[in-house]
Amino acid sequence: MKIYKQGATAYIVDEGRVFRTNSDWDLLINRAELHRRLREDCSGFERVSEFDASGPFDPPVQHQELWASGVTYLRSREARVAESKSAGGGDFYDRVYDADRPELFFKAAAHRIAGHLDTVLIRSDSSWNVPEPELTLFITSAGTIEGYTIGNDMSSRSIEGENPLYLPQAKTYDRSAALGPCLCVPEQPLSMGSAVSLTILRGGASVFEDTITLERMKRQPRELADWLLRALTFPHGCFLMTGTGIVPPDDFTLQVGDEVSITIEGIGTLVNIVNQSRQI
Ligand code: DO4
Ligand code: MG
Repeated sequence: MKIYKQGATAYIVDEGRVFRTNSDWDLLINRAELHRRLREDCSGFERVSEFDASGPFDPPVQHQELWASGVTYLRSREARVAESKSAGGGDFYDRVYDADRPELFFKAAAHRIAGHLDTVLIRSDSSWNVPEPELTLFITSAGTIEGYTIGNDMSSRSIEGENPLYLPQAKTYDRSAALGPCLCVPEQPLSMGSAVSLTILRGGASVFEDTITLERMKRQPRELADWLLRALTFPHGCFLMTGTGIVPPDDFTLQVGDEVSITIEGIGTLVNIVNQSRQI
């Protein structure tokens, strides 16, 4: 089952049937046993025959915070150790990969998140920028993982590499995150065999592509959610990015006009166009 958000309207696609509702988004999604509850709700929602699943769509967020996990794949550890070596930060990334406690950080409030076919930004004071394709969990206020979406954790590697203490500036700025195209609410948890793919097009031609499966993640979704919930409550639930397993080579940086596509098997494809934040 997939829920697509367009303004105040939610479209629920369930086994080829499409339902429409203007229910409050927070109340609609923040429920344990969400798949079963939505199925029940659909009998009272309006059934529609026309629905354009190509979008654009809003991010599947209203009052939820977006958090992120870091260094959960070997590839992310390697890339970070290399980029921060001269700043003396390499050791931190090695340690957090092996530690019990994961790296978790606040990524974005709802108004900073782009949706499907929306613009994401690179900072005008950053010289080295990459997208990070990440499975993103939807966790209810009761702590249950009820859904998944695709996340793009846009990152400045030049700012993070200069000093690990600059992480919040490298990671959090306007439109530094995208989520979508939908909230996927499966009956069973998403298979860790699912593939995550990233393609970057420039002038219509591919300049980077790679694929990895979720089972290469060092941590389990439940483990990351449990650490996040240790000392935080989320009245409307929250979203949690689970880290990237794909990092383009060091000579790659995003350019204005690039099209970033992230596909996760079972969820869909999130597409965003890159622009630059205003000059300071
Ligand atoms: O440690 C910095 C951030 C790591 C990250 O965003 C990731 O591994 O995906
Ligand atoms: Mg990331």
